[in-house]
Amino acid sequence: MKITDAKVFVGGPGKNYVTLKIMTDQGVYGLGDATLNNRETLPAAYLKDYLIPNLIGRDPRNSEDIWQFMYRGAYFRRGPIAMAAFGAIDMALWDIKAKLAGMPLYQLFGGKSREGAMVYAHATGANLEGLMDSIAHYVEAGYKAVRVQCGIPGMPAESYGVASAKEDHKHFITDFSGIRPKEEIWDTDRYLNYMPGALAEIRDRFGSELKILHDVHHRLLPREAAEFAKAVEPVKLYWLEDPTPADDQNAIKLIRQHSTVPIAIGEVFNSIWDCQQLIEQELIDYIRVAVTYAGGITHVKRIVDLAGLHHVKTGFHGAPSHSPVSMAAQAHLNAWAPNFGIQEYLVLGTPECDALFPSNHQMINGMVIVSDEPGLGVDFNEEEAQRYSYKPGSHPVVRLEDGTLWNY
Ligand code: GCO
Ligand code: MG
Repeated sequence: MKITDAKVFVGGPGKNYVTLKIMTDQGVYGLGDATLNNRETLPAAYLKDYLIPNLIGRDPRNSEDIWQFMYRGAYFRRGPIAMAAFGAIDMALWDIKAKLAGMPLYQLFGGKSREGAMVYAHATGANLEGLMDSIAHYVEAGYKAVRVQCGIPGMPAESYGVASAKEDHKHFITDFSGIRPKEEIWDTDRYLNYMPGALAEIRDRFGSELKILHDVHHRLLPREAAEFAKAVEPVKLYWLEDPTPADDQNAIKLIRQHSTVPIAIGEVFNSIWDCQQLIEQELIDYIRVAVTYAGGITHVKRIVDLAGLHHVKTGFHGAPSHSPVSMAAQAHLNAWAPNFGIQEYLVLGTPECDALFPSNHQMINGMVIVSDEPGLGVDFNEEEAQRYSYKPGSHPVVRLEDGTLWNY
């Protein structure tokens, strides 16, 4: 069996999904997602200029050998652009393998460990009252877990995770007016003074059952993060995400020494080597990698197994930039993983998105019910794809009030 061709499409409804389709001489094809938010053309170029020409003629069933060929063959290791490109190929090869087996992908990992996988949504408000409405919206829709972010009094309205319009339950960070980022202002003192009380009010309002998550988005220094984690302990968060930038992994020890709040890190990691210290030293409770920029199913499955040895559960990244293809790959891992925790879930769910990626996965009462179709259980409509093309966009950048550049 041989790979005969592969194509890359960049675009989508309000997004720049990077979708890979690998064709074979037996008519079976596989799909992958290489979307790297706001840098989408780069993994697309890696795929087109180097990887695809090297795939033609290879046996698609040898996904491990192809992964090793891409990773070791690159010489320069790791990095989100390369790992996103490898990840898309790897997903597509697993899709082909499962279609050949006539089985849903999770069967090739060891079958289902659960009937549904719990997800969390993003609740957001310009202020705490707006956030309360947004949480109520998701609770009514059946979600058991909600990530909560709101505007901080005294800080400009435009801020990470904060919707400006009421009823705007979907807040997306990409600004499609061009590649020059907007600038936002961050004030750590205001955040530290306000957020613990706001989280406590949310717990009071919604009771003990709701799983409440909060994302600090890498903005605190280690000592500040330890203070914050200690202050929010009575709220019993499901997790506190990215309290500090995890480049310095020793920093997490300080938080651990001061608080038992569960910590989730890893959405910007792209290899098992980035996760190793945090997992082996048991400094985190949830690992947030994604099959897209962490090298696909082959590599993420290794991370999941390492995590399982150290009581670390999964909480895969599922920001709106992930296409239904990678979310499907994660749905299969979530159905299988013995150490599954939760899945971030923000698939657009619009008629346009469903027309581009017809799928059999379902979301019922805050749980993803994985598809039983052979393969990933998601398709790609190439005719629909002709309606879309790449749109330049950007993430904001953040500065402190005095102009110092900070972590977005
Ligand atoms: C999350 C993330 C995202 C990132 C985004 C960057 O927890 O979902 O923090 O919102 O900001 O994926 O492209
Ligand atoms: Mg995050």
